[in-house]
Amino acid sequence: MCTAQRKRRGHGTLAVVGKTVFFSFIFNLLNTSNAGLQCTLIPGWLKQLDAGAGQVYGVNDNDEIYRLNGNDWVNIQGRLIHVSVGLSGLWGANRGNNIYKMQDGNWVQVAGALKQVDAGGRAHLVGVNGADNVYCLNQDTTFSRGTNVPFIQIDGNLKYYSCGLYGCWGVNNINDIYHRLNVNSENCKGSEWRRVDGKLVMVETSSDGAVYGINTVGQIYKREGISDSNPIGTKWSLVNIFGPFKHLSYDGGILWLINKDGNIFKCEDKKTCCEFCINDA
Ligand SMILES: [Ca+2]
Repeated sequence: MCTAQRKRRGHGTLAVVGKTVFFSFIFNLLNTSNAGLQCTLIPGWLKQLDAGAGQVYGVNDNDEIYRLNGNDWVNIQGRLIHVSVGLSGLWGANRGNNIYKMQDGNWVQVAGALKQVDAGGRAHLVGVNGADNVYCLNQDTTFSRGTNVPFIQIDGNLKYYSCGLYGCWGVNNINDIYHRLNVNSENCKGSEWRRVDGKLVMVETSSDGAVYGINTVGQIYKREGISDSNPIGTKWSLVNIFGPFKHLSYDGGILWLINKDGNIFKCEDKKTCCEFCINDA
């Protein structure tokens, strides 16, 4: 069990996302310890990303959209302020809060206005608008080819809302955390809100049920004890990674982080202690 940190010095090539500048750099990276994570700085800068269904997409400060291919970001068409990928497909919102979904290789605008969307649910879609009203789409309409999709409003107000295997999690404008009970692909509205302890500025839920969030000072927290029978889990545990961070997503055992400067980190679970950690077991 790794219980201490040691600095790792590495070399790499950094590609400036949205520009054509490449340069070498040396970075110092703190490997995590208590979470059993090993983090790697990957090329580029982003302001937001989302991982789901084995894919990773992100947007930069110029609203340019990128898809991760290996360790390289590939620019794709369009401009978005928020992008999300998952079992519901690839969706996004632009600076005018127009909503787009990827269909046959093109962005198609659908009816409505949202500032943030999440496609990570059980093939349903959720999102919030500029007034923090909360909306969702059931699976049948998520995959319909129609553009006049019937968003269902959910009571309450959230600034960020994300869904995964065991339901949906969100935070409001005073960073209170809520879990939505009994959400499924045909009942995206769920049944009721359950207040969860703590304060987070954003929370992301993965398709394997993991829930991670960021607090007001950029620290990462993981929700422990989540299961089918206890989807709310038991407690928040601090993930000991050097930050501060402004955005995250989790999929397939990989925690994706963006720090306050826009640097992107890929953090993977390590079953055994890495060479840069002290094994005091
Ligand atoms: Ca997501």
